[in-house]
Amino acid sequence: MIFYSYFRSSAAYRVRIAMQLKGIIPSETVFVNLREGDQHEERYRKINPQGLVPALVLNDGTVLTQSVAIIQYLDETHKNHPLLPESAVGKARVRALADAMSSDLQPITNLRVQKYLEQRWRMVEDERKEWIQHWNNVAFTALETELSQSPHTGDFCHGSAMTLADCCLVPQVFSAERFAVDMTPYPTIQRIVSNCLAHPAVQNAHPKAQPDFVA
Ligand SMILES: N[C@@H](CCC(=O)N[C@@H](CS)C(=O)NCC(=O)O)C(=O)O
Repeated sequence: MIFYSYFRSSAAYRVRIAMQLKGIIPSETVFVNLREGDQHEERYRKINPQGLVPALVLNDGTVLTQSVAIIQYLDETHKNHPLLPESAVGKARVRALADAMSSDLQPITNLRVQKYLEQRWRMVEDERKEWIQHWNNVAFTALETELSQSPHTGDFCHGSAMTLADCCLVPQVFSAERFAVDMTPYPTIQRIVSNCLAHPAVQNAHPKAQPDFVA
């Protein structure tokens, strides 16, 4: 398997956590430098016409894109450390938590959105930062309410083992901290993330542990 990654990509970080939890080691990792614009190069567009990371190329050449789809593929093909609970209602809860981050929050704070706000609407850095902080706060306020009130929340988003929801939460908080989002109103999120960060799988998947990391 060839994994296309970028150290700071929250979507690639999700997949790295899932792979680490399952002990999956890609035969090759290709680093797509988003700051340098590698995602727009012809050679990467041939892999993912969306120009987004991550992508995973299987041994038979099949290309998988979209981090949550990739994680669910890995979960279906590697049964150790299941990333979704057994019950249908548990699955729905974990997928909903993951969607709140991967479908609702991350897409509107993505690099290409920031670039558009800057180039088309002349938003300066502070204004773009405020945009990111605003949407993170909207999402985290709702997540904190759900996580703090649900009896299904445990050491992690759902129970006592990391799931797809934690694979999405950890990178989202990493990204929020980069943009100086104040996390103090979200103690449950902070507690869960700190439990995740204590896990070697998350430590190995962390942006700072990647060969392409740049401070
Ligand atoms: N929904 C996609 C989102 C992928 C995505 O937005 N990737 C970002 C990095 S986190 C990216 O490649 N951005 C490049 C750009 O905006 O130009 C997924 O989950 O894989």
